[in-house]
Amino acid sequence: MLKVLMMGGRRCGKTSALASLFDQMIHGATNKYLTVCDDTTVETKVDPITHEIENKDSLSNKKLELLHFIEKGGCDTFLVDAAGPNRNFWDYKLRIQIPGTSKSATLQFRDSAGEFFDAGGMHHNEVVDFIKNCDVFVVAVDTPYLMAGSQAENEAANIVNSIQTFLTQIDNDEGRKEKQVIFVPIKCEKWIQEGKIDEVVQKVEKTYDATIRHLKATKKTEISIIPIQTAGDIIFSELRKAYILYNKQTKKKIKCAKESERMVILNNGEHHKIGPSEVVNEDMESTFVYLDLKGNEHPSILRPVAWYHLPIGRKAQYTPYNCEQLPLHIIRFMFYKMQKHAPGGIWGKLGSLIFGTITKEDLQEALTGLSRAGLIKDDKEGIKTLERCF
Ligand SMILES: Nc1nc2c(ncn2[C@@H]2O[C@H](COP(=O)(O)OP(=O)(O)OP(=O)(O)O)[C@@H](O)[C@H]2O)c(=O)[nH]1
Ligand SMILES: [Mg+2]
Repeated sequence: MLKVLMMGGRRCGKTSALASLFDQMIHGATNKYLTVCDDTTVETKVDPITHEIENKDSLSNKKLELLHFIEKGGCDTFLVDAAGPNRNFWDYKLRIQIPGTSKSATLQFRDSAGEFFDAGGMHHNEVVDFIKNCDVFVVAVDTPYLMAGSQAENEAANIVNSIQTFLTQIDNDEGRKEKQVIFVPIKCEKWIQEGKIDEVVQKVEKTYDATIRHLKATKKTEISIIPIQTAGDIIFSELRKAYILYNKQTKKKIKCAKESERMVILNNGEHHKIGPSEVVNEDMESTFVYLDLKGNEHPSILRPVAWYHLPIGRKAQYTPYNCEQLPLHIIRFMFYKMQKHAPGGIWGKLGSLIFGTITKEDLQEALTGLSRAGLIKDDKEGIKTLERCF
C-alpha cells in the first residue's frame, strides 16, 4: 500500500479535493488504462476533545456539499464553510486495477483535520511518526489566502511554518529512500479563469521557498506543484473581516459580513437588516494561532473569511479539473522508483511488494498509454516539477 499524507491548514479543502480526485479517477478518461474503485471502509471515532462520536465524512457527501453550493444559483457572494471541522484523521483507499486483469494496488490517502499539523500541538509526535512511514506528501494550499491575504494571514491560514517543521522530518533513510512532495493549490478557479495560474505557482514557490530548498538538498525528493479545481465553478470574490450575527432570543449564530451599521450579508448571500434582538460581533472563533518554526505560539490574528460567487451570466456546474493528475503523478513516481530499484535488489522486491500485485511492466504499459493519450500532464496548466530524483 502506497501511503499519501494530505497536509494543509484548517478548512483549506483537503477532503473536498479527495472527493473530486476519486470522482475524476473513477469516471474520467483515465479508466481505460487504470480502472479504479473506492475501497474505503466506513469508520467511527471519538473526538479527542469533546468525546463526541465522529463519523468519517464519506467522500460522496463532500461532493454533495460542493454541489449544494453550485446548485443554489444566484449571483450574490456567499460562504462555503458548511459543516464544522472534525478533529480526527481518516484513511481513504483508492484501489487501482489494470483493466482486464485481477492485478491491483492501493493508494491510501490519510486525511487529517488541519489542526493535526499545528507544530508543537497535541498531535505533533503522532504526525512526526506517521511522516516517517509515508511515501508521498500532498500540501494543500488555500489559494485565496495565498493570493489575497497579507503575509501573516497567508502564513497562518496555510500553516507554512508547521508544514516546514514536518516536511524537514521526512525520513529519506540517509538518502536511500525517495519521497514525493506535491504542493496543490486549491480553490484557484478565479486565477485559472483569469489566465493567472502562473502567478499562483510563483507565489507557492516563494511562500514555501525555505521548505523547497531543504527538500532539494536531500537529493531524494521529487517536488511538484499541481493546481487543481475541486469544484470548478465556485469562484473566489474577496476576503472580509469575520462577524457573527447573534440572535439573543433564539441564541442562533450565523456567520456574516458587515455591509453597514444596519446591514449584514449572511453566509448564504442574503442581505439582512439587523433586528432589535440581534447583535453583530467579531467572530472570535476565527482566530489563527500563529506558530513559529520552534512551535511557539504568537499573538493570534483574526482570520478574514473568504467569500465566493458563481459565474455570472451562465449556469454554474460541478466541473472538477486536473484532480486526477495528483494520483497519476504519484503512480508515475512509484513506477520510476520500482524501475530504479529493480532488478532483483532488495528495493526492487520491496518496490513491487508495496504496489500490490501490479508489476513494473503492467505499470509501464498503463503509463505509456496514458502519456500517448495526453492524459498525464507536465509543464502546462500550472503543473510544474521543481525537482526530480530519477
Ligand atoms: N470555493 C471552493 N470551496 C471549496 C472548495 N473545496 C472545498 N470547498 C469548501 O471549503 C470548505 C472546507 O472544505 P473541506 O474539504 O472540508 O476542507 P478540509 O481541508 O478537509 O477541512 P478540515 O478537515 O476541517 O481541516 C467546505 O465547506 C467546502 O465545501 C473549492 O475548490 N472551492
Ligand atoms: Mg477534512
